[in-house]
Amino acid sequence: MATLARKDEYADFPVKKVSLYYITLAFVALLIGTLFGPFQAFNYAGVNLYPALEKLLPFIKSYYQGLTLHGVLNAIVFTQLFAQGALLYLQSREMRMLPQMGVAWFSWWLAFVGLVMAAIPLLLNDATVLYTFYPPLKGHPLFYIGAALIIVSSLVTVYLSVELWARWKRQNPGKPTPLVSYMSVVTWMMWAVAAVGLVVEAVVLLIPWSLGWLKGVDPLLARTLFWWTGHPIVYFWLLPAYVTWYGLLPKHAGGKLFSDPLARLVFLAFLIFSSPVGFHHQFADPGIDPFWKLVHTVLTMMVAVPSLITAFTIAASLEITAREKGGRGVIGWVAKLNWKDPIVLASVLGAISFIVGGAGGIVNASFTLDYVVHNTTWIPGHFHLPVATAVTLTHMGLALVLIPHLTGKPVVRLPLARAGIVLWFVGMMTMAVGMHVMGLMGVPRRAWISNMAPNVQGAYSEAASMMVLNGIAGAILLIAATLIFYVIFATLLQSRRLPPAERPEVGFSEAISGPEGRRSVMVMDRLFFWWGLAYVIVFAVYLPTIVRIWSTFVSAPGFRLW
Ligand code: HAS
Ligand code: CU1
Repeated sequence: MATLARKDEYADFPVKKVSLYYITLAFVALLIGTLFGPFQAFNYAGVNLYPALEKLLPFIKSYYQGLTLHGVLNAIVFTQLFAQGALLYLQSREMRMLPQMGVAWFSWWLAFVGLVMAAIPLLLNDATVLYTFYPPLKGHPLFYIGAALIIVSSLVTVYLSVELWARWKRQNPGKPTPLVSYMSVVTWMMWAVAAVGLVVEAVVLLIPWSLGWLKGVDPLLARTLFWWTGHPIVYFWLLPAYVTWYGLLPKHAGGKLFSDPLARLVFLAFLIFSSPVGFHHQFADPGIDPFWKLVHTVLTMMVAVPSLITAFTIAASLEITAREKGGRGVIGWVAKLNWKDPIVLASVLGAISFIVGGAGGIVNASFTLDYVVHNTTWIPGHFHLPVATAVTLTHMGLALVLIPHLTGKPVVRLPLARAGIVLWFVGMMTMAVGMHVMGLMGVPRRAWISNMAPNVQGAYSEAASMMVLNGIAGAILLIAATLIFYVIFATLLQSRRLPPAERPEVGFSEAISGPEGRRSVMVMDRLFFWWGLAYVIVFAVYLPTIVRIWSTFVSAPGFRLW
């Protein structure tokens, strides 16, 4: 009987189950990846715990192996899997239609098999190539093939989301796409434009090369293809969090979204401007014409605009909400937000961190300023704010509402999760601000500094206090992570279930200024046109450089430097 009830649990809306599988797998990846974070923070404080870690986990051989696992699992795997689970569910629920369920499960299995394949060489120290896997560092073929399967899974999800949207449009002619669905579909379309570079890099260069079918690869060509995807991938991480900020946060905060059409405009701007900007990661690369570096600089500044609009729209939505509840003062109104709701707590703290992270991004984007900070700890200081704080916290907050909603299992010890969210914010802000300062003092990123001779460590003595701060932040984050993962996994693993009537709802925001009757909204709804335009722009901006580098293909053999 009990088994039967469990089997029927998702019968009302089967997409719940596949979404839950994605979210669970995402948190398993994040749990493993996060484990290495504090060790990296202690490394920069001059404390080398890797020999001790090797005793505990004999397969971990170095800082670099841990760093590779950390980057791949947290930044690439967690973000993608969570987006697949959450967006697919939110879109289906809002449209009240199911995606093609067989294809949805196929996509989950692809991601799962890819993850296992990539994890084997990572854990065996056979693919310690960091999460950027720049050739001529050469990892085991299984790593590249596994990673490629994970990307294929994401592209299958693009199909699922777009197919569901097109079906809804056919059944609802003349109606604007509902907002959360609009944002989800645009996110997947943006990703499909972004992913082209990585797909070509993997299929044409890395996989044949790692299998020995290709003698060598051109490092500059590979890097250029990598950053074609490598920049917009950060918006593929960010936009699912923006879906929560626009689509759920105002409702959970107890109010309304300031403007629905503005939210659509923001997502459309991301679709068009996210991809043609990758050279801002290659300012220091020789062999790319400075003219094109300048073009990418200008376009990078353009892609900051939708985030600035977001800062305005979300802050306005929150302020109006709080003032309606009696909030007063320039910032006193903040106290009136519904802080007990995990979506509100995590998203707002995450958004605050992004004010600093975004400002740093604009520094990086400046062709000349970037030379000061490139390849220093400033860069991980920068990206831990948007991806490890804004996005990750938002997903954690959403998970604490979505998991009980999907499973009927009540959150175990919510106050511990709230404490964990606040500590995560404090730990990340401390670490990231410290890393920015260390970077300005010349401390390199990705350096096993605690393993270096004292005279090398001594070269950075000016930054000593910031490095100690980094270690302290690592300890705070260890406590934060323990609390949050305890709550998430205790919730998932319990057998208790709430009766259907008591299950928490995921509330979609209503807008103060809505989409009804606006021509602009219908123009923005012509998504196939905008999607096509995004492809045209990205090819126009990349092809001249790629064709030129390809025509002088430098064949570098592979190296294993670990
Ligand atoms: Fe970045 C490097 C430029 C955003 C992630 N970035 C990285 C790397 C990562 C990363 C992972 O131009 C390192 C890659 C590697 O390993 O080498 N980044 C930018 C720019 C932006 C930006 C211009 N980055 C992100 C986001 C990321 C991310 C988002 C992850 C999710 N980044 C760069 C550049 C480099 C780079 C160069 C290469 C540097 C080098 O030398 O290697 C912009 O999109 C930022 C715009 C954002 C804003 C902030 C808006 C603020 C908001 C919050 C409002 C707050 C509210 C709260 C509403 C302008 C939306 C109010 C609440 C109250 C209670 C008051
Ligand atoms: Cu970028």
